[in-house]
Amino acid sequence: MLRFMLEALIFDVDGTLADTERDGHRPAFNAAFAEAGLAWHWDEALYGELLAVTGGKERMRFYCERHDPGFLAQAGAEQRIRALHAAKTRHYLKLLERGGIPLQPGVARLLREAHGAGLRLAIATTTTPENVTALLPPDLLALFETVGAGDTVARKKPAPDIYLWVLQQLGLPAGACLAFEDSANGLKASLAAGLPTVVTISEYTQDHDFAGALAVLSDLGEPDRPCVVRSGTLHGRTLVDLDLLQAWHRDTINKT
Ligand code: XBP
Ligand code: MG
Repeated sequence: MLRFMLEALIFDVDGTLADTERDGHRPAFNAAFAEAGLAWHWDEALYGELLAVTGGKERMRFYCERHDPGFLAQAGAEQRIRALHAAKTRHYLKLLERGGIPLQPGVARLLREAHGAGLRLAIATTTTPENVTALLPPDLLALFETVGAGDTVARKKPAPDIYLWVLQQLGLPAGACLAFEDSANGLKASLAAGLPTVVTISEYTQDHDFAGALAVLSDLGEPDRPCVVRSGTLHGRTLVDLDLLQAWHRDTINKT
């Protein structure tokens, strides 16, 4: 049996590094729709349903299929979706520029600790690459050696493709990595790529099915703000730190 050392951590972005959907992506979509003179408006509840589909362009097509099929039947519909998405990205980037969305508890701390200890860091997300660059402060962005994002692969999560692409870039087997996700679609993608996965829930994903996750937590925790455990074990700790990552990694080896 092959036993790998823990060498890299692979992070999802939306919902995992920051809670970006309700007050970030959603208002950016709505601003793009209003600007284009469309009567579409995605309220908080509807947006929760639309999150069943990952990727902004894919989400708009999904919305049209259910609520405005005539739009998709028009000539040039695909071009309009692309233009709407470009406008949505512009609005989202403006929102991030204004300092709109903080990172989740423990994210900056764990990234610095892991990088300092020689673990390699990567991103596997369905969102547009510029959105990642704008969300992370430059000193944290610089810690990631590989960013797999957006249309890099044709099939978005829950397909494993973006994780497989990142593993290929890292030149590592899945058994040498841990993934961090916040949603059922993300977890399906990481598990299908063979990656042991820790889930930190986000506002829209708290009721998702996370069967197969190593642990399901409120967040990564801070020294003065312990994380809440939904499932799995913190091996006696109150937050996610390097020792816990190693303990989880040993658990995955012992299970195989
Ligand atoms: C995130 C997404 C993204 C964003 C929008 O999923 O689904 O589509 O909502 O991003 P995950 P774009 O966290 O599972 O990667 O509009 O840039 O596509
Ligand atoms: Mg996510």
